[in-house]
Amino acid sequence: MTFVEVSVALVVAGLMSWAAFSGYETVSAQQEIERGRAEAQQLQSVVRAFALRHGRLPCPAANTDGYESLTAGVCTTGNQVGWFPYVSVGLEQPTDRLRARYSVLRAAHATAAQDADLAVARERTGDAAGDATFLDVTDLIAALNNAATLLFAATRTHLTGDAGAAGAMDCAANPVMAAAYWVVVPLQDKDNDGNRLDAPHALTSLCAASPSAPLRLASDDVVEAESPAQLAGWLRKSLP
Ligand SMILES: [Ca+2]
Ligand SMILES: [Ca+2]
Ligand SMILES: [Ca+2]
Repeated sequence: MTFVEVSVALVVAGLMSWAAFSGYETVSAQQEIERGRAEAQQLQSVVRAFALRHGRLPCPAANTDGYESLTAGVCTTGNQVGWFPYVSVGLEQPTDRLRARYSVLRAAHATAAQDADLAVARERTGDAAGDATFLDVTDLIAALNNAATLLFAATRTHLTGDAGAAGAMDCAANPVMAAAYWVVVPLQDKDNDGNRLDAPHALTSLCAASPSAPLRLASDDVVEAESPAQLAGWLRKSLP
């Protein structure tokens, strides 16, 4: 072969291996996001089952130990966001890339019938100890109904837009709606800020992107969330 022929052959071989490599990258990134989605959906199922059984939502874990952050057995006042409490809900701790951030809406009220602290089991429907519906899921549904009627406040668990119908994906400029809870599975650090969470997500933020947000280059975070009304509806349908 002449020099030119060898050069062309080398260039073609290089292009082919580049194409194969970038194709592989795309497939594995897609698999990673599917894995993140499956994880987030599992956490949603676990939160719902926990709610039915305990009449409250799980309390966030302050540390990566997987335990709810409690004070005297009750979710610590002001603890609205942390890690998902895997151990407390009976799950195994996942690897770092699947370890979810978790936030729960807490709006305590001195009057039980108006209380909307979703992380605390409280008798809100006036039952006495021994009654069938004393401190059960119907008291959580009451709290969710209260939460649904609250004025929106960005100081509680909430979602921003989806860069589409729900408006800009910007936690500071466009906080959109309250969430009863959200989970964010971080996967990889796609925006290269040294943290697996990617914008608009931040470690101590009460804000998550809308679950309907499209895939984007600088984020692979996967979100699951439910509004108070959505979760109340699901719980009512699931009552025996
Ligand atoms: Ca009750
Ligand atoms: Ca990420
Ligand atoms: Ca990041």
